[in-house]
Amino acid sequence: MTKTALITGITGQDGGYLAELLLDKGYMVHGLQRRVSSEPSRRIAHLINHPNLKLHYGDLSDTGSLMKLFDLHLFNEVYNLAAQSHVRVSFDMPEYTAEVDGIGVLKLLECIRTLGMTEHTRFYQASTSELYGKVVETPQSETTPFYPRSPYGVAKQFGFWTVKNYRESYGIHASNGILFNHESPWRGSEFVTQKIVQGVVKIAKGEQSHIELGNLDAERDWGHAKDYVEGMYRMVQHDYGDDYVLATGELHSVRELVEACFDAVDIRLRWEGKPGPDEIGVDENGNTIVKINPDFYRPAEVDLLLGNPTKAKEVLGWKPQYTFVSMIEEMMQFALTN
Ligand code: NAP
Ligand code: G4F
Repeated sequence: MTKTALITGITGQDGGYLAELLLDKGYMVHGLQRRVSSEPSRRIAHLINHPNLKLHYGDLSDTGSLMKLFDLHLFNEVYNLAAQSHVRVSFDMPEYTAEVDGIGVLKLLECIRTLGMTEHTRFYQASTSELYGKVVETPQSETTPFYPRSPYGVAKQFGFWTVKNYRESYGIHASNGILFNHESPWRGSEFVTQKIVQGVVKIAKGEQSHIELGNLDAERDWGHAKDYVEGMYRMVQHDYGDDYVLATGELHSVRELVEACFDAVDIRLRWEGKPGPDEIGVDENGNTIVKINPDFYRPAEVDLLLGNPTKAKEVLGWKPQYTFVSMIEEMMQFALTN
């Protein structure tokens, strides 16, 4: 029997990869998209005419549009990927972020519960390593206490506990994927990996003089989105709902990322000055190609995130295929040729 899935956030990075994965497996895929004035997202442009894909206008801040969707369709699986997903922006829009990233999760689970679908609809929530924030242990696993450091992290904490509460209260097959940073050629250009990749490529092509960044010494566990949507799918197929960390277990700094990208286009980068706002990166001709702009600092920073994915490996058989190096190579190659 054909399974039917709903993906909220289908126009985002993960939504695009997950839509591809589910369509390949023969699913009927419904996607929630916001009405925007520009063209629909490039990430699903190649899927728009697929006979098993149906897009619906809606918004996580609009309960009516969600209720209508659940009333009209029987979803076997719901993947809630929609969010205001930028940590820095959440400091500028804390209330909106709480509404969408926190209350939005509750709205979807209430649709499932009030329409009597608790035994028929499985639920995946896009939780995040930002929950660990100012980390209390390293590496972070499913048992590490949370300490969110941004309105985004706080809103996602509400979503995390709501999923757990609905699982325990109503027996819904609901899972939290506590996903560490994952990137790809489809990553939004305002996240640090893509910003660096695109900036370095423009510098190499002579189209831009330098890139401006914030905290170069933040460290992250960066994986590839394609691996992570496979993990989401496996959580939903498992016999029972649960919470899982998806991570690579490898740590790199923003500084290392900058160095790796310049290296890929044969530009020799040298750092000058003390780490902080006055530090610069220069090329072999003495041109400044990296500057620090304190506008990109956050009111409260998450210095280090490193995940322990042992549970996902043992229970779900999940293992990332990409490495940090192959992920960067793919992003650089894409930026150089597109
Ligand atoms: P993304 O590229 O920013 O995509 C976010 C998606 O949510 C987009 O489709 C966006 O629509 C949609 N959206 C935003 N606000 C909405 C609203 N009010 N109503 C309905 N849809 C809305 O994010 P991503 O990297 O794919 O991440 C997917 C999910 O995983 C997010 O929940 C994110 O917080 C979480 N997460 C991401 C990472 C990561 O490293 N990528 C790690 C952990 C967790 P538009 O296209 O119209 O903007
Ligand atoms: O790429 P980022 O903006 O990702 P961040 O804040 O870690 O959040 C991403 O990963 C989370 C999972 O841990 C997701 F939940 C979330 O939705 C999002 O996908 O920044 C990474 C690091 C930060 O420490 C930031 O301060 O890079 C540092 N950074 C330094 N300069 C910068 C910049 N970040 C951005 N976006 N832009 C800069 O110029």
